[in-house]
Amino acid sequence: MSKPTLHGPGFSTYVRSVRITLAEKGVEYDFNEFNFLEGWPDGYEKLHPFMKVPAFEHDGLALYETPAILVYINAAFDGPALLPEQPAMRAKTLQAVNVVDNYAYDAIITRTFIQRALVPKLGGESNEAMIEDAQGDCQRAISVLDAMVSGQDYFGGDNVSLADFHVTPVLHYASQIPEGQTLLGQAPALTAWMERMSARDSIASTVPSLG
Ligand SMILES: N[C@@H](CCC(=O)N[C@@H](CS)C(=O)NCC(=O)O)C(=O)O
Repeated sequence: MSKPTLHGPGFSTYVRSVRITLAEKGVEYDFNEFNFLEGWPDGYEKLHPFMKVPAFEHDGLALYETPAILVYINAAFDGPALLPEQPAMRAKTLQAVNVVDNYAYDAIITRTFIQRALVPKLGGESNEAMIEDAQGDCQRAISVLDAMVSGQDYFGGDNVSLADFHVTPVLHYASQIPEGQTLLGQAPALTAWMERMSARDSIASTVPSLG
């Protein structure tokens, strides 16, 4: 089987989810790393018509949308099974993925982390009103995720799954800023889960650097 290629920047939470999954499966891949803040590779719209990252290619298959890429990697390569078989647990893992995509990412990353950490790094001024306005949604997302992992080791139950790899990059960035630290301090199950996750090689080897 040929090596897949992953396109996107290492700092992207979604790209990191794919990198973690590839590492967990023991899959070697080519990483076409670029920073879209400095410009997009020529022809990138052919890989991703909505101009987002990541994009993924393998054996003539071109994919975008992170959950689809993760499901493909899990099914196409050898290595540990990364989705539970049991129907309720499988549904719960997909629910966690959707909580990230539909509720957590916008509040935690777009409206809080980017404003608090990235905008000043790029020489701009944080939009404090936007950050303040997002905190209710951040709080709801973090407390929901805390409840989902409460009483179990991972989002899919006893074994690590794609859901854990989808949630980790977003909460890693939350843990880097005061707003996120406060909310995670009120989420004991999620904090314990983050500690379990950070001990994994796939997580430690993909920690992003914002320069
Ligand atoms: N639904 C997409 C979301 C991907 C996404 O939002 N990626 C962000 C970076 S983490 C991005 O490409 N941002 C670039 C932009 O919006 O210009 C997926 O699942 O892959």
